[in-house]
Amino acid sequence: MLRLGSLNIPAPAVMGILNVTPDSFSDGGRFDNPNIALRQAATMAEAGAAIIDVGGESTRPGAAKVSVQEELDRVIPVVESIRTVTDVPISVDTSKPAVMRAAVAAGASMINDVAALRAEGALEAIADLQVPVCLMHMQGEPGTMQDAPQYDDVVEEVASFLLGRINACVAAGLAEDLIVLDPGFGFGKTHIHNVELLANLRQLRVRDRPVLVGVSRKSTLGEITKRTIGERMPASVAAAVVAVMHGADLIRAHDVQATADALKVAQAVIEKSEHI
Ligand code: 7PJ
Repeated sequence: MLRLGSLNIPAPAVMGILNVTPDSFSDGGRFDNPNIALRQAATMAEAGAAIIDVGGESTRPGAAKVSVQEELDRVIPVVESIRTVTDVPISVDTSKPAVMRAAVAAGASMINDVAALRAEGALEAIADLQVPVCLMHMQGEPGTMQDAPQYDDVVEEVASFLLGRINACVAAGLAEDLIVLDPGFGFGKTHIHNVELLANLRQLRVRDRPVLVGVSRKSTLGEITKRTIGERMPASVAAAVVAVMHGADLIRAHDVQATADALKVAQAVIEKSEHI
């Protein structure tokens, strides 16, 4: 069980991805109509998503930035309408403090921030809200982060970044037990960096905080398998199992049912294993 304040989720669990953007790399434009988004959320909840992650700003390399108002207009109606049909917990993928506040007011239970609360006002917003938050590592900015990612020791550098962000959150007044960590696969990392992080995931469990992994359909899996985005479901499920066997608590995924089934198998083995 993953206990994050009043949000309790069986772990390992799937966080289903619901992009309400016209330009996300994998499903952009498919769910930007609120009714379609609502149906997709219900399908994901039915398929076993423990939480639904609603995102209104694409963070793929080179994606256009969106204004606060545009992001509010995309995200808030979707959060409100999901809230009316299911009580599945909702997280909102945003770096903007105004969106964080509005999302929680609309019924979101968690904030997922790829910028780890580095935007001006974001630490204060989360300290006021006291909701669970995912702090993700990213090197550089979405527009340019994949140009030439460089590390001396990627595992050590990501871990020390995450420790720094935990400390910043605690200094701002956020309860430490609301924090989830994420190495940020594909965010300013080469394919080799991503594999190295996955292989050493336990070292990223900084201060014993739970770890979220988002590898679903990402380009590292394309690099390994030579599959297109639409063909990466099996590779994504395999990566999810690897992550859980290396201690991940939450898996952010597009293919909820397949991932949820795979995690049940992994968890059954973990429970009988003496060496994990
Ligand atoms: C991630 C994310 C991730 C967290 C995206 C995509 C690109 N949030 N938001 N972790 N990726 N926490 O959906 O592939 O890896 S956007």
